[in-house]
Amino acid sequence: MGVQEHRSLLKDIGVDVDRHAKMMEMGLESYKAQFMTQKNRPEAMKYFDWFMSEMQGQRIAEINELRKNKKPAIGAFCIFVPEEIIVGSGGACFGLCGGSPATIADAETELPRNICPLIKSAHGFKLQKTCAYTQSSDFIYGETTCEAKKKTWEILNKHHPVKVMNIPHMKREKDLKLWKEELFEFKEHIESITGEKLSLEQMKKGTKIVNEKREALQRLDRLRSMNKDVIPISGKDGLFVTQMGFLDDPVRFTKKVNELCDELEKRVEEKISVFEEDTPRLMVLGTPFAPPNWKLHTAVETSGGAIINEESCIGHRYYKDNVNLDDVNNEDELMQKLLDKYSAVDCACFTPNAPRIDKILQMYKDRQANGVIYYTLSFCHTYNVEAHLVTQALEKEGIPCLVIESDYSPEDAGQIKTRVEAFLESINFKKEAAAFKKKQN
Ligand code: BJ8
Repeated sequence: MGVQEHRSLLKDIGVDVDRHAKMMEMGLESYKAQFMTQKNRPEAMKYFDWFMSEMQGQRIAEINELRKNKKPAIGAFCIFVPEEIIVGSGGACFGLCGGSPATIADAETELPRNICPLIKSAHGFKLQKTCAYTQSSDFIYGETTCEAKKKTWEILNKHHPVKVMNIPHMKREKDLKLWKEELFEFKEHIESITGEKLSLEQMKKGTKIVNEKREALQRLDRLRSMNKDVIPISGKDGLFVTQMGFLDDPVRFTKKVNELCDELEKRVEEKISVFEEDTPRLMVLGTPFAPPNWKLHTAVETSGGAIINEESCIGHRYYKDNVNLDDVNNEDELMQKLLDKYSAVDCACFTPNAPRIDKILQMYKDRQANGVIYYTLSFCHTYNVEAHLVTQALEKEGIPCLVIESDYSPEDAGQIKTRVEAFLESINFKKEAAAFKKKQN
């Protein structure tokens, strides 16, 4: 199987099939080199290896089968897009954030060079017609979280239908009121595709499915990060599973993540770790890692460190909260519960955003980590500026922190690795000094 078997479908949806095939081939080679060479991987990762080979093949066929039956296929760029409503309508919601450098040059024919690579990469995929998800979407749902995104939608809309959700940048009562109206409008947009009114029961069912997906990811997060002596899966595999959660069918994905977690639970019991004893445990904070952006994880985990958690949108920020379905008896109550969940997202686009700092400190303590890497994509002003307050709070607590700003080009990979190595060395030194002091006492 693979993309070749779906060539005629890909052509029908407007994919540049030759260029796409070449890109997939390169992507698979890179995946094999970075993932399949890891030692002692869990057996259950085989499903995710398979999904990697089929994500632009079989999964695209599934999505287009839904479309044939008038079910919506919605591409999104942000975790604020309420996938519960899409899933409730029987449709598919998928992430379009770009993580590849291969499309950036094309994007720069329309977008400035000095904006975030995540946006440029995704825009370039549309211009090249090399992403089967973009090509499959009835419409793309953008939002107003950052300046670069909201202005890009106006240009992207020339090439593909785009709708925009107005996300406020503060969380006052009047802001939340507007946000709730946006949720109602979102539902209407989904109904315009199906041609039917979405019932409360359908939306509750969609919410339950997405809650279960988030619960499976929470379980994976706990297994990755909460056992001080055992790390049963690499950070790179943990990240990859989370990335695929934005593309796969949610019910199948939940089942496969739970199977993986069953295996990891056994590994924890039997103390089977994929890292050597005393490997420094790092948390990563900041901007999302869209596939195939695995640069930082590869640098850390080939330098003697382990990443136990990502406090980012392709990570903890996405799955940390569920929608509470208790006492939901009408549409308004459901929308309120959705709003409660989404407005608890602590993206740096909000001001003020103090709960994010409290959460990071708590996460660090709970996970008994040894240090953090604050990672921002170049030109992401909100996360770059917020780094000041976050690192200040970490410093106050004596938490080792390394700040890395990067884009998708492979050029700084060597430099990042050197900085990570030096950071890990300083953590190891501190750990040894603390152990020595303890012995002396
Ligand atoms: S909730 S982090 S997914 S906006 S695109 S803000 S990296 S400059 S992605 Fe995001 Fe939603 Fe917030 Fe999460 Fe910066 Fe780039 Fe903008 Fe970005």
